[in-house]
Amino acid sequence: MPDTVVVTREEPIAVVQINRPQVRNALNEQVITEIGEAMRGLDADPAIRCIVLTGDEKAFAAGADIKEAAFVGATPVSMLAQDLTAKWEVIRRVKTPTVAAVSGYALGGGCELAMICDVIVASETAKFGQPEINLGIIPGAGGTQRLTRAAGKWVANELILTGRHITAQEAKDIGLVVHVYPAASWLEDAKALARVIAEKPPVAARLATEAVDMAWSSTLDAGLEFERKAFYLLFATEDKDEGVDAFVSKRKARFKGR
Ligand code: DAK
Repeated sequence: MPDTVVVTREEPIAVVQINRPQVRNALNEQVITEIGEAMRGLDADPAIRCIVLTGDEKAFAAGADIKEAAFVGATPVSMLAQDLTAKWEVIRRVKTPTVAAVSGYALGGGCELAMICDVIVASETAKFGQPEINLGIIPGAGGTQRLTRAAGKWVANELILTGRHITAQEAKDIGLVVHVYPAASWLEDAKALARVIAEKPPVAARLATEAVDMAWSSTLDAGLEFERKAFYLLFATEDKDEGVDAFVSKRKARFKGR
């Protein structure tokens, strides 16, 4: 089977590109496994400080591969046995900051994959949606939860119940997308953002995204407690001394990740 993911290292960033253009980057088990393996490998590499996850101009990913036997002939028992969720979890567990760079379609599992990332940016051509309702199902890789946390109950319900596609601008209006970039430069613009993030102290960056995720997955008290401990912990890092010294000396900080 040819690789379905292309990894390009441009230290301190790396680009993980989904590569099944003939099916609008539809996600089968191989793609999800390869994205997970690629991102886990990059996560373990201290030279990589931000990962861009992307597709091509026409599609970030058009969702699960709905023509494959694993989808067409699936039963509850076969899905339990396949345990695809475990493969998605590998991607979610990545601690290096991730930027989803979306051009074209991010539908169903494609939209859910983007929402696993820490930041979502889009080309002006991007189209987001959760069209699973048209197949007689509902989002199954986090869409009902993450879209609701991003956009609120009423917007999420409308999108999930109609299955309609929304533009990059509407996705920005509902809080899903942070920046809408011109079609001619979207990937370069996304990489420029990744490079800005990659310049920051990596330990602080990891703890920042973990703390932000806590706001989704825990109570306010537990989240505040996590934030407080993470904040104190960073006072033990050389990068904190470097950041403060660079500010006082009016020079650019050079963070080492320790
Ligand atoms: N699966 C398989 N093939 C797809 C595909 C998909 N999702 N999307 C597109 N393709 C194929 C088309 O069949 C077509 O193939 P040929 O006919 O050329 O052989 C080719 O890609 C080009 O597509 P179109 O001709 O349709 O191109 P258009 O530009 O006109 O339209 C489109 C693009 C993306 C709007 C349209 O193809 C479309 O509506 N696609 C289906 C989108 C969709 O319904 N996605 C949701 C799938 S359900 C879970 C994990 C994940 C999930 C659930 C659970 N767990 C961990 C438990 C995810 C579920 C889903 O995503």
